[in-house]
Amino acid sequence: MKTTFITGATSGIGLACAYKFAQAGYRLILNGRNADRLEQIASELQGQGATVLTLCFDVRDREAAQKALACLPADWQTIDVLINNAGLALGLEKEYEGAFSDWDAMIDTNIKGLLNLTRLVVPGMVERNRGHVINIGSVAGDAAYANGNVYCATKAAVKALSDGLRIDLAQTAVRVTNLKPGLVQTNFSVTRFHGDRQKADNVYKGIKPLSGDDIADVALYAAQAPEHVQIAEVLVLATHQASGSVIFREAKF
Ligand code: NDP
Ligand code: 8X3
Repeated sequence: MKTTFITGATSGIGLACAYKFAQAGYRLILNGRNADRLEQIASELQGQGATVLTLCFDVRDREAAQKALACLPADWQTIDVLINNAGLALGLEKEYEGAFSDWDAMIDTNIKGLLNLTRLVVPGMVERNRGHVINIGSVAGDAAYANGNVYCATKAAVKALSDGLRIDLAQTAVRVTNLKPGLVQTNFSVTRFHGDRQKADNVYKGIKPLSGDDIADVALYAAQAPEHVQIAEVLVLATHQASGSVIFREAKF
């Protein structure tokens, strides 16, 4: 049975990936920061027949990540798929007006957190000459949009790190996918607007956004592609979104 490690599995895309991969017969290592929520999700999945192990730590905390992975039982050490999903946007402000603390949290989570897990998990994949890293990038990494500055930069970094890793692994059978969603209705915008639900809802007004499930379907497709097929990069947009800044909001569905 193959094992998938998902960071940020307590909400949105990560949570949807947990259900999709479990339904497809993978066993799961689920990471998150909220221990109660993690346990609740694990027990729901176990109730549906899934095999689940939880690892509660903040991906920014390198030492905690190291410890958690080192403590994995021997029969859980073989990770087949790593989904580097944990991430966030904080604020939507001009670059010369943004909050330093928001910038630090985004850079530390979206870039350094992703690197932490990559550094800890990929050596085992190289040793086994088998594995798959799926990084959750974003349309925001393709081009900056108004007030997106630092968040867009972190997702541009995810693209560079995915491309770099793919080059460094080209001599192995380990695959790397940069999965870049557009608007997905999750807790993402609530977090971005520091809990302001009305502002968050406005992001999806007049358009049918993607769901976490839509993105999980693509992640699973990439993971299940034949071994010689590497889905290197995928941009997934809602039908009425054309780019990070072109969104038609009088959608017919
Ligand atoms: P959610 O806010 O619904 O989920 C984010 C998840 O990441 C939560 O489980 C959150 O846990 C976790 N997380 C955040 N910071 C950390 C951390 N330091 N350590 C461990 N876990 C953490 O948003 P999405 O599902 O939408 O976001 C998932 C990924 O998808 C992100 O990388 C995001 O940038 C990306 N993305 C999202 C898009 C969208 O429109 N929604 C579009 C493109 C990309 P907690 O509850 O503890 O914060
Ligand atoms: C999340 C999608 O367009 O809000 O990465 O940046 S967007």
